[in-house]
Amino acid sequence: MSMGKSILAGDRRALARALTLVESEPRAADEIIAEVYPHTGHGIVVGVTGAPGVGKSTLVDKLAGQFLARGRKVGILAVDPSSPFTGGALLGDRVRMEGRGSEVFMRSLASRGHLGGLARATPRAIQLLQAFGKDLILLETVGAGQSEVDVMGFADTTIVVVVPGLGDDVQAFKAGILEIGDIFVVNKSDRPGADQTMRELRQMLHMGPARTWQPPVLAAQAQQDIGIAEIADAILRHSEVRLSDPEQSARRVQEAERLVRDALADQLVQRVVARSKAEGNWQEVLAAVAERRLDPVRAARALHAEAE
Ligand SMILES: Nc1nc2c(ncn2[C@@H]2O[C@H](COP(=O)(O)OP(=O)(O)OP(=O)(O)O)[C@@H](O)[C@H]2O)c(=O)[nH]1
Ligand SMILES: [Mg+2]
Repeated sequence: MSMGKSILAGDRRALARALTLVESEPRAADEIIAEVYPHTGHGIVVGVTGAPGVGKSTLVDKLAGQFLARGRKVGILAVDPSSPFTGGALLGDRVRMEGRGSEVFMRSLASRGHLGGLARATPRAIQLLQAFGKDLILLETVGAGQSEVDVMGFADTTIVVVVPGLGDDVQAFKAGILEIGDIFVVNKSDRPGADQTMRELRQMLHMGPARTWQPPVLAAQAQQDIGIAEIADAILRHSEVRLSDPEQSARRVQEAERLVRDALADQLVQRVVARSKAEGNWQEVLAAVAERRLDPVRAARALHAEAE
Protein backbone atom coordinates (compact mmCIF):
# COMPACT_ATOMS: atom_id res chain seq x y z
CA MET A 1 0.00 0.00 0.00
CA SER A 2 1.26 3.51 -0.76
CA MET A 3 2.11 5.71 2.19
CA GLY A 4 -0.77 8.06 1.37
CA LYS A 5 -3.26 5.20 1.40
CA SER A 6 -1.81 3.87 4.66
CA ILE A 7 -2.33 7.27 6.29
CA LEU A 8 -5.90 7.45 4.99
CA ALA A 9 -6.44 3.97 6.44
CA GLY A 10 -5.30 5.20 9.87
CA ASP A 11 -1.76 3.83 10.06
CA ARG A 12 0.03 5.84 12.77
CA ARG A 13 3.51 4.78 11.75
CA ALA A 14 2.92 5.86 8.16
CA LEU A 15 1.68 9.21 9.50
CA ALA A 16 4.77 9.61 11.69
CA ARG A 17 7.09 8.80 8.79
CA ALA A 18 5.29 11.17 6.43
CA LEU A 19 5.54 13.98 8.99
CA THR A 20 9.29 13.42 9.20
CA LEU A 21 9.56 13.67 5.43
CA VAL A 22 7.46 16.84 5.33
CA GLU A 23 9.78 18.40 7.87
CA SER A 24 13.18 17.26 6.63
CA GLU A 25 12.84 16.17 2.99
CA PRO A 26 9.94 18.15 1.56
CA ARG A 27 10.30 16.94 -2.02
CA ALA A 28 10.11 13.31 -0.96
CA ALA A 29 6.71 14.09 0.57
CA ASP A 30 5.23 15.59 -2.61
CA GLU A 31 3.59 12.36 -3.79
CA ILE A 32 2.13 11.59 -0.37
CA ILE A 33 0.59 15.06 -0.15
CA ALA A 34 -0.77 14.75 -3.70
CA GLU A 35 -2.47 11.51 -2.72
CA VAL A 36 -4.04 12.70 0.53
CA TYR A 37 -4.92 16.28 -0.48
CA PRO A 38 -8.50 15.52 -1.64
CA HIS A 39 -9.18 14.19 1.88
CA THR A 40 -8.08 17.34 3.73
CA GLY A 41 -9.50 20.74 4.61
CA HIS A 42 -12.21 19.63 7.04
CA GLY A 43 -12.56 20.24 10.76
CA ILE A 44 -11.04 23.06 12.78
CA VAL A 45 -7.43 24.15 13.07
CA VAL A 46 -6.90 26.07 16.30
CA GLY A 47 -3.72 28.11 16.69
CA VAL A 48 -2.48 28.81 20.21
CA THR A 49 0.14 31.51 20.52
CA GLY A 50 1.64 33.78 23.15
CA ALA A 51 4.88 34.67 24.91
CA PRO A 52 7.11 31.90 26.33
CA GLY A 53 5.82 30.31 29.52
CA VAL A 54 2.28 31.74 29.51
CA GLY A 55 0.86 28.22 29.61
CA LYS A 56 0.20 27.42 25.94
CA SER A 57 1.16 23.75 26.21
CA THR A 58 -0.85 23.28 29.39
CA LEU A 59 -3.86 24.89 27.72
CA VAL A 60 -3.44 22.78 24.57
CA ASP A 61 -3.26 19.66 26.71
CA LYS A 62 -6.47 20.57 28.55
CA LEU A 63 -8.27 21.63 25.37
CA ALA A 64 -7.29 18.30 23.81
CA GLY A 65 -8.92 16.51 26.75
CA GLN A 66 -11.99 18.73 26.50
CA PHE A 67 -12.47 18.07 22.79
CA LEU A 68 -11.78 14.34 23.18
CA ALA A 69 -14.59 14.22 25.72
CA ARG A 70 -16.81 15.93 23.14
CA GLY A 71 -16.07 13.20 20.61
CA ARG A 72 -13.59 15.07 18.40
CA LYS A 73 -10.51 13.44 16.91
CA VAL A 74 -7.63 15.55 18.16
CA GLY A 75 -4.17 16.15 16.75
CA ILE A 76 -1.51 18.47 18.16
CA LEU A 77 1.31 20.23 16.33
CA ALA A 78 3.89 22.19 18.31
CA VAL A 79 5.65 24.52 15.90
CA ASP A 80 8.85 26.28 16.87
CA PRO A 81 9.92 28.89 14.33
CA SER A 82 12.75 30.11 16.53
CA SER A 83 14.59 26.84 16.95
CA PRO A 84 16.58 24.91 14.35
CA PHE A 85 15.87 21.74 16.27
CA THR A 86 13.26 20.37 18.60
CA GLY A 87 13.94 21.83 22.03
CA GLY A 88 13.66 20.30 25.45
CA ALA A 89 10.44 22.09 26.33
CA LEU A 90 8.63 20.55 23.37
CA LEU A 91 9.95 17.11 24.22
CA GLY A 92 8.57 17.68 27.69
CA ASP A 93 5.23 18.46 26.10
CA ARG A 94 5.34 15.23 24.19
CA VAL A 95 5.88 13.23 27.35
CA ARG A 96 2.99 15.00 29.02
CA MET A 97 0.66 14.16 26.15
CA GLU A 98 1.53 10.49 26.26
CA GLY A 99 -0.81 10.18 29.19
CA ARG A 100 -3.63 10.38 26.68
CA GLY A 101 -2.55 7.16 25.02
CA SER A 102 -3.05 6.71 21.32
CA GLU A 103 -6.12 8.91 21.08
CA VAL A 104 -4.25 12.17 20.59
CA PHE A 105 -1.52 12.42 18.01
CA MET A 106 1.17 14.89 19.07
CA ARG A 107 4.07 16.07 16.99
CA SER A 108 6.70 18.83 17.20
CA LEU A 109 7.88 20.65 14.09
CA ALA A 110 11.11 22.65 14.12
CA SER A 111 12.57 24.83 11.39
CA ARG A 112 15.59 22.56 10.77
CA GLY A 113 17.52 25.51 9.45
CA HIS A 114 15.41 25.91 6.31
CA LEU A 115 14.50 29.50 5.68
CA GLY A 116 10.73 29.49 5.31
CA GLY A 117 10.77 25.75 5.88
CA LEU A 118 8.07 25.87 8.50
CA ALA A 119 5.80 27.96 6.32
CA ARG A 120 5.86 25.04 3.92
CA ALA A 121 5.89 22.19 6.45
CA THR A 122 3.06 23.47 8.68
CA PRO A 123 0.17 23.32 6.18
CA ARG A 124 1.40 19.94 4.97
CA ALA A 125 1.59 18.55 8.49
CA ILE A 126 -1.97 19.78 9.04
CA GLN A 127 -3.07 18.06 5.83
CA LEU A 128 -1.48 14.78 6.90
CA LEU A 129 -3.26 14.88 10.26
CA GLN A 130 -6.58 15.63 8.56
CA ALA A 131 -6.07 12.78 6.08
CA PHE A 132 -5.39 10.53 9.06
CA GLY A 133 -8.84 11.50 10.35
CA LYS A 134 -8.19 14.29 12.85
CA ASP A 135 -10.90 16.95 12.81
CA LEU A 136 -9.60 19.19 15.56
CA ILE A 137 -5.97 20.22 15.28
CA LEU A 138 -4.30 22.30 17.95
CA LEU A 139 -1.29 24.24 16.69
CA GLU A 140 1.03 25.68 19.35
CA THR A 141 3.69 28.15 18.28
CA VAL A 142 6.58 29.18 20.43
CA GLY A 143 8.52 32.36 19.83
CA ALA A 144 7.34 35.77 18.76
CA GLY A 145 7.34 38.00 15.76
CA GLN A 146 6.62 37.61 12.09
CA SER A 147 7.28 33.88 11.82
CA GLU A 148 4.67 33.25 14.49
CA VAL A 149 2.15 35.43 12.69
CA ASP A 150 2.90 33.51 9.47
CA VAL A 151 2.35 30.13 11.08
CA MET A 152 -0.90 31.32 12.66
CA GLY A 153 -2.09 32.16 9.15
CA PHE A 154 -2.81 28.44 8.78
CA ALA A 155 -5.19 28.37 11.74
CA ASP A 156 -8.95 28.82 11.39
CA THR A 157 -9.19 30.19 14.92
CA THR A 158 -6.29 31.83 16.71
CA ILE A 159 -6.09 31.96 20.49
CA VAL A 160 -3.72 34.50 21.99
CA VAL A 161 -2.67 33.58 25.53
CA VAL A 162 -1.44 36.19 27.99
CA VAL A 163 -0.89 36.24 31.75
CA PRO A 164 -1.87 38.88 34.32
CA GLY A 165 0.21 42.03 34.00
CA LEU A 166 0.60 42.55 30.27
CA GLY A 167 4.13 43.91 30.65
CA ASP A 168 6.34 42.22 28.09
CA ASP A 169 3.41 41.18 25.96
CA VAL A 170 2.86 44.75 24.83
CA GLN A 171 5.88 44.12 22.63
CA ALA A 172 4.20 41.10 21.09
CA PHE A 173 1.04 43.10 20.48
CA LYS A 174 3.04 45.53 18.40
CA ALA A 175 4.04 42.63 16.16
CA GLY A 176 0.45 42.23 15.07
CA ILE A 177 -0.71 39.72 17.67
CA LEU A 178 -3.75 41.78 18.57
CA GLU A 179 -4.95 41.66 14.96
CA ILE A 180 -4.62 37.89 14.58
CA GLY A 181 -6.39 36.92 17.83
CA ASP A 182 -9.93 35.52 17.52
CA ILE A 183 -10.04 34.56 21.20
CA PHE A 184 -7.95 36.03 24.02
CA VAL A 185 -7.19 33.99 27.10
CA VAL A 186 -5.81 35.48 30.30
CA ASN A 187 -4.25 32.34 31.74
CA LYS A 188 -2.85 31.96 35.27
CA SER A 189 -5.82 34.00 36.45
CA ASP A 190 -5.09 32.57 39.90
CA ARG A 191 -2.43 35.28 39.99
CA PRO A 192 -3.16 38.87 41.02
CA GLY A 193 -4.09 41.39 38.35
CA ALA A 194 -6.11 39.09 36.08
CA ASP A 195 -9.20 41.31 36.13
CA GLN A 196 -7.21 44.38 35.24
CA THR A 197 -5.47 42.59 32.38
CA MET A 198 -8.83 41.47 31.04
CA ARG A 199 -10.12 45.04 31.20
CA GLU A 200 -7.02 46.36 29.43
CA LEU A 201 -7.34 43.76 26.71
CA ARG A 202 -11.01 44.46 26.13
CA GLN A 203 -10.21 48.16 25.87
CA MET A 204 -7.46 47.55 23.31
CA LEU A 205 -9.77 45.31 21.30
CA HIS A 206 -12.58 47.85 21.27
CA MET A 207 -10.25 50.48 19.87
CA GLY A 208 -9.94 48.51 16.66
CA PRO A 209 -12.47 48.52 13.81
CA ALA A 210 -15.88 46.94 14.49
CA ARG A 211 -15.91 43.34 13.32
CA THR A 212 -18.61 40.71 12.79
CA TRP A 213 -16.73 38.60 15.33
CA GLN A 214 -15.90 40.46 18.53
CA PRO A 215 -13.00 38.50 20.06
CA PRO A 216 -13.94 37.36 23.56
CA VAL A 217 -11.50 37.79 26.45
CA LEU A 218 -11.68 34.74 28.73
CA ALA A 219 -10.02 33.93 32.04
CA ALA A 220 -8.43 30.52 32.58
CA GLN A 221 -6.31 28.50 34.96
CA ALA A 222 -5.06 25.87 32.56
CA GLN A 223 -3.07 23.98 35.15
CA GLN A 224 -6.16 23.61 37.34
CA ASP A 225 -8.41 22.83 34.35
CA ILE A 226 -10.49 25.94 35.01
CA GLY A 227 -12.12 27.91 32.17
CA ILE A 228 -11.38 25.27 29.53
CA ALA A 229 -14.98 24.44 28.57
CA GLU A 230 -15.69 28.15 27.95
CA ILE A 231 -12.68 28.36 25.61
CA ALA A 232 -13.82 25.23 23.75
CA ASP A 233 -17.30 26.76 23.39
CA ALA A 234 -15.80 29.98 22.02
CA ILE A 235 -13.78 27.97 19.48
CA LEU A 236 -16.93 26.22 18.24
CA ARG A 237 -18.87 29.52 18.13
CA HIS A 238 -16.10 31.15 16.13
CA SER A 239 -16.07 28.20 13.79
CA GLU A 240 -19.81 28.58 13.14
CA VAL A 241 -19.47 32.30 12.51
CA ARG A 242 -16.56 31.66 10.19
CA LEU A 243 -18.41 29.02 8.18
CA SER A 244 -21.46 31.24 7.73
CA ASP A 245 -19.31 34.19 6.69
CA PRO A 246 -19.85 35.00 3.00
CA GLU A 247 -16.13 35.74 2.75
CA GLN A 248 -15.29 32.18 3.74
CA SER A 249 -14.92 30.91 0.19
CA ALA A 250 -12.76 33.90 -0.73
CA ARG A 251 -10.53 33.04 2.24
CA ARG A 252 -10.23 29.46 1.01
CA VAL A 253 -9.13 30.73 -2.38
CA GLN A 254 -6.61 33.03 -0.71
CA GLU A 255 -5.21 30.10 1.21
CA ALA A 256 -5.02 28.08 -2.00
CA GLU A 257 -3.19 30.96 -3.65
CA ARG A 258 -0.61 30.96 -0.89
CA LEU A 259 -0.05 27.22 -1.25
CA VAL A 260 0.19 27.34 -5.04
CA ARG A 261 2.53 30.35 -5.00
CA ASP A 262 4.82 28.57 -2.52
CA ALA A 263 4.90 25.41 -4.63
CA LEU A 264 5.44 27.44 -7.79
CA ALA A 265 8.34 29.37 -6.28
CA ASP A 266 9.85 26.11 -5.15
CA GLN A 267 9.52 24.47 -8.56
CA LEU A 268 10.88 27.50 -10.43
CA VAL A 269 13.94 27.76 -8.20
CA GLN A 270 14.47 24.05 -8.55
CA ARG A 271 14.29 24.16 -12.35
CA VAL A 272 16.47 27.25 -12.81
CA VAL A 273 19.17 26.04 -10.42
CA ALA A 274 19.23 22.55 -11.94
CA ARG A 275 19.54 24.05 -15.41
CA SER A 276 22.38 26.35 -14.39
CA LYS A 277 24.23 23.52 -12.67
CA ALA A 278 23.82 21.33 -15.75
CA GLU A 279 25.26 24.10 -17.90
CA GLY A 280 28.13 24.49 -15.47
CA ASN A 281 27.76 28.22 -14.71
CA TRP A 282 26.09 28.06 -11.27
CA GLN A 283 29.33 28.37 -9.26
CA GLU A 284 30.58 31.07 -11.62
CA VAL A 285 27.46 33.17 -11.05
CA LEU A 286 27.70 32.71 -7.28
CA ALA A 287 31.37 33.75 -7.32
CA ALA A 288 30.54 36.84 -9.37
CA VAL A 289 27.87 37.86 -6.85
CA ALA A 290 30.20 37.12 -3.90
CA GLU A 291 32.92 39.30 -5.44
CA ARG A 292 30.44 42.10 -6.16
CA ARG A 293 30.95 41.88 -9.93
CA LEU A 294 27.26 41.06 -10.28
CA ASP A 295 24.26 41.94 -8.14
CA PRO A 296 21.88 39.18 -6.97
CA VAL A 297 18.87 40.54 -8.83
CA ARG A 298 20.61 40.63 -12.19
CA ALA A 299 22.16 37.25 -11.51
CA ALA A 300 18.70 35.79 -10.93
CA ARG A 301 17.33 37.51 -14.01
CA ALA A 302 20.11 36.11 -16.20
CA LEU A 303 19.72 32.59 -14.80
CA HIS A 304 15.98 32.77 -15.27
CA ALA A 305 16.26 34.03 -18.86
CA GLU A 306 18.66 31.19 -19.65
CA ALA A 307 16.27 28.60 -18.31
CA GLU A 308 13.32 29.88 -20.40
N1 LIG B 1 -0.11 29.45 38.36
C1 LIG B 1 -0.42 28.89 37.21
N2 LIG B 1 0.53 28.28 36.51
C2 LIG B 1 0.21 27.71 35.32
C3 LIG B 1 -1.11 27.78 34.81
N3 LIG B 1 -1.12 27.17 33.60
C4 LIG B 1 0.13 26.74 33.39
N4 LIG B 1 0.95 27.06 34.41
C5 LIG B 1 2.38 26.75 34.57
O1 LIG B 1 3.16 27.61 33.77
C6 LIG B 1 4.35 26.96 33.35
C7 LIG B 1 4.53 27.08 31.86
O2 LIG B 1 3.50 26.34 31.23
P1 LIG B 1 3.62 25.83 29.73
O3 LIG B 1 2.29 25.24 29.39
O4 LIG B 1 4.81 24.99 29.53
O5 LIG B 1 3.80 27.20 28.97
P2 LIG B 1 4.13 27.45 27.42
O6 LIG B 1 3.49 28.74 27.06
O7 LIG B 1 3.74 26.26 26.62
O8 LIG B 1 5.69 27.61 27.44
P3 LIG B 1 6.69 27.59 26.17
O9 LIG B 1 6.22 26.51 25.23
O10 LIG B 1 8.02 27.32 26.76
O11 LIG B 1 6.59 28.96 25.56
C8 LIG B 1 4.24 25.53 33.82
O12 LIG B 1 4.97 25.38 34.99
C9 LIG B 1 2.75 25.37 34.08
O13 LIG B 1 2.47 24.38 35.04
C10 LIG B 1 -2.11 28.45 35.59
O14 LIG B 1 -3.28 28.58 35.21
N5 LIG B 1 -1.71 28.99 36.76
MG1 LIG C 1 4.89 25.08 25.24
